[in-house]
Amino acid sequence: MRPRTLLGPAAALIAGVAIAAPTAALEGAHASSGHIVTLKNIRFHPATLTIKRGDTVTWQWRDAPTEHNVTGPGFKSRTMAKGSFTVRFTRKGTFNYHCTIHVSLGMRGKIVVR
Ligand SMILES: [Cu+2]
Repeated sequence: MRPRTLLGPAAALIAGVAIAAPTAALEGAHASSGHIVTLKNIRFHPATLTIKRGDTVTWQWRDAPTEHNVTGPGFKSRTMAKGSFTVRFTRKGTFNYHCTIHVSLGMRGKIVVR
């Protein structure tokens, strides 16, 4: 797979890091859903996740004591061994992310927003 630019134009497509908001705040017919990605064994599970616009993704650290982070276009978590990090995706597109510590080991993931 060829390398992708993670901080390119797609960064402008992310509204920002946010915790889950009341569904009533969202426009459109789709009620927002929350999705979980687990960090374990130096991998993201699932590595590719398809969601709908307005949904949130919460990454959950389950690989202590190994530290990881979640770094993508317009979002970046702390580097930590335990915890969680939530992003709401407000635009359609494909958003590649990775752990900066383990990117060379292939710790990469992708959120596809439809
Ligand atoms: Cu990592």
